[in-house]
Amino acid sequence: MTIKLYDLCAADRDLRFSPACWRTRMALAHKGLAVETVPTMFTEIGAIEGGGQKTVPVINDGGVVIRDSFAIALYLEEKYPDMPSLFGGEAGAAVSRFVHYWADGFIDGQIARMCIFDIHQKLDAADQGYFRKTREARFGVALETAQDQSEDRLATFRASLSPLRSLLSKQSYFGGDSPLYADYCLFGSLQWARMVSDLELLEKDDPVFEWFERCLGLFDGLGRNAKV
Ligand SMILES: N[C@@H](CCC(=O)N[C@@H](CS)C(=O)NCC(=O)O)C(=O)O
Repeated sequence: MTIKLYDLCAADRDLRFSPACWRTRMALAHKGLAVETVPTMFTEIGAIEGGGQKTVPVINDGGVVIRDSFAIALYLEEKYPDMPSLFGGEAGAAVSRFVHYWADGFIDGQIARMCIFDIHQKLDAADQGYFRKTREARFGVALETAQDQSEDRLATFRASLSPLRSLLSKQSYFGGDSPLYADYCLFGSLQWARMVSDLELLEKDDPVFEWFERCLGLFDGLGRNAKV
């Protein structure tokens, strides 16, 4: 059965840029599950599946509705145990929760600071109004001022990935030789920036850049072939 994924979209409804939704897209592909994505603008999220949520991703799997990307990953792992594992066991799920929080909070926060106005520019008029109001309340300044793509900011971001660089000198992915959900957590963040901005977050000789390139190629290039 095809799983329905409510996926954040831009003014161009084929442009899907949400970091959290990308985590779920990759998780569904990892499990080899058929998916129908439903393009959903910010201002449409409240009406999904009868309401009750403020964020995407949301999935509907044969009538079972799950909200929140990490809850979705746990659900998929439990519901489809015979498909490739997202976590490599219970301890892997527990460690992945840390990577989820790190990507969702710390990494996404840094990327938002660098790309917030670029995101705005991709949205349709109704979403732009909503986005400007909510994000300017958060940053306390106009989006144009909040966005900081300075060399200093980029250098700070790149330096913050240093522990991952050390890890990638020993192995190809978070879990070893093959990708796991932890990889998709960070992948979603970097894919978000890639979808909305021309900013080069990573230098091409950075092992993290090489890891991201590997992730872009997974599942027949699901990430790389997405419309930008
Ligand atoms: N912890 C949630 C975060 C989801 C989230 O923040 N989604 C964003 C898009 S990436 C959203 O729907 N935002 C709606 C809004 O800001 O109104 C998850 O992992 O699913």
